[in-house]
Amino acid sequence: MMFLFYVNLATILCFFTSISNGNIQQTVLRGVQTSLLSMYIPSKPFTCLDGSLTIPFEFVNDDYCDCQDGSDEPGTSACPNGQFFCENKGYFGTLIPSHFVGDGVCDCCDGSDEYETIIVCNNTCFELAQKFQASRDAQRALHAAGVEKKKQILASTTTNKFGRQFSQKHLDELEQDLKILEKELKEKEELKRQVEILENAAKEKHKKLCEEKRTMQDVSLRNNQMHEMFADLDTNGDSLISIDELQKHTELDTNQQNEFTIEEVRSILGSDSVNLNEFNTTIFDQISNSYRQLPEPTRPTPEPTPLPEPSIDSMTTQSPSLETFIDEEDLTTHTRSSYKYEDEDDYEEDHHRESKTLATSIEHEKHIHDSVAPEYDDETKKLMEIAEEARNRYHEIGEKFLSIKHQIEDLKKQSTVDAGPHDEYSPIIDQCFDYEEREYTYRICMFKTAKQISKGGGSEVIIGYWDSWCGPKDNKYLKMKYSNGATCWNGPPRSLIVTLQCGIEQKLTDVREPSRCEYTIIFETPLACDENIATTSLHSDHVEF
Ligand code: MAN
Repeated sequence: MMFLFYVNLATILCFFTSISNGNIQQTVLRGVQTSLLSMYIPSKPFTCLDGSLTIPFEFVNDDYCDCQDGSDEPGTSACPNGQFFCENKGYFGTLIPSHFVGDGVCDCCDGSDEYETIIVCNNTCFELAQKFQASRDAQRALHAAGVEKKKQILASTTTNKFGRQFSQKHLDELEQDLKILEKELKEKEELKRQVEILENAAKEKHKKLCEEKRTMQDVSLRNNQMHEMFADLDTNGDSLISIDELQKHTELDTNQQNEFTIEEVRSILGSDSVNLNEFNTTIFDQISNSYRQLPEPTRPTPEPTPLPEPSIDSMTTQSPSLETFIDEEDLTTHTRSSYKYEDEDDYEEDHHRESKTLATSIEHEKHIHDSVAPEYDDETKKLMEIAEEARNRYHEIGEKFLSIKHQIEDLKKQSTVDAGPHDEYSPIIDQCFDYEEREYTYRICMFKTAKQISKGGGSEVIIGYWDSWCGPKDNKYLKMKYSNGATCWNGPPRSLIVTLQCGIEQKLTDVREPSRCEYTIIFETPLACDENIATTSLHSDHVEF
């Protein structure tokens, strides 16, 4: 009995280590987290941590798994789901799966997981602690410097809560201005409408006059050409075009394979001869497209024939002012320029084939009319100036109106933005930051939009609109979410998560697209620097050895 007691005691002692920490004597059960030590009392039976079973304490760490949750074997690898606590004195205690215990690999920095193996684990806890300490110190220094910068930024911002409250007054003023501008804009619009009616009427009148002038010019041109052609055909000067005279113009023969017979000529003339009037009404239009003059010099100079008044209605009903549009010199110039001789053909061939015939020269004239816009008369010009002025005034007020409207919208939006627990991100509301990458520029306008701008000249793609803060529960303001961007082809709408990090300069870094059209980026800013980290006592986080 006594022997058994000693064995048990020895076994229990085997499982415990005693360490001295100042005056406090603490006993640590192998593999048990310090916070759970109170559940492992050697003098009492052990109850599995899930409460499922109570076993004699000797069953704890006996290399046999009794508890479903593995809590009876924290220091052995007996339970597949157990957890071994590395005390890692001098560094941070960590939990590892208990099947790592005794597997020949050093998992704890103090080597405690390999207590039974022949493997020698170096204690690296001190080294790790030193590294940790160094990085802590660097963080502390960074946050301290950042906090100073943050104070400066916050001091000079106008978009903080106070500024935004103040802007309520400003907002009221702007809304007042907007009302006045809206009224003014309506007045200007009405004025513009009225003068544009006058302007359009004047332009319309001018256009009509031009068209009438053009029609008259065309009629006169045709008349001249008709006379010239008649005179050209009337080689014997008897004021009649006979079959003989027309027959010389073989170019009028529609069937070029055979001779230009008398019958064919008669069918064009409609009789044996035609006078000027008959020529005008029935022949000229029929032949003018194909007609060519015969070579000079046998052509007698035609007697100028008095022009009969054109029989077009518009010419008899025209208003007197219309006369001023007709430039006689223009007409004669046109007529002269329309003459082409057959021996000029080669030259023409190389240039404008169209000018070979009288008919095409009419087309040519029309073309000239179309391309040269006639100048407006003074009255129309004046009305156009007045209308232009009214348009300018209207647009000027319109732009002012829009600018104030946007200011109001921005202010309203700003006043509802959650700019951090202490409003610390208010200085960057609406501020834009760029990140240059090989293919794209990423532009984030804080609390507004995020864009991906192609450097190859493609269009800008919205990768998200400001949505919400989305950090972990205990640190919601760590991350910003921009969502509902342009939809990816065959994919989701683009979105972006921005992680805020303490930094001395404000800049975006490290853009990624971990999954298609879902982007992440880091934003370094002094505004994310933390006074608590900056002021943590240098000694408070020193790890004891
Ligand atoms: C563009 C970019 C990319 C994105 C593809 C998806 O090329 O927006 O970031 O992955 O479209 O098609």
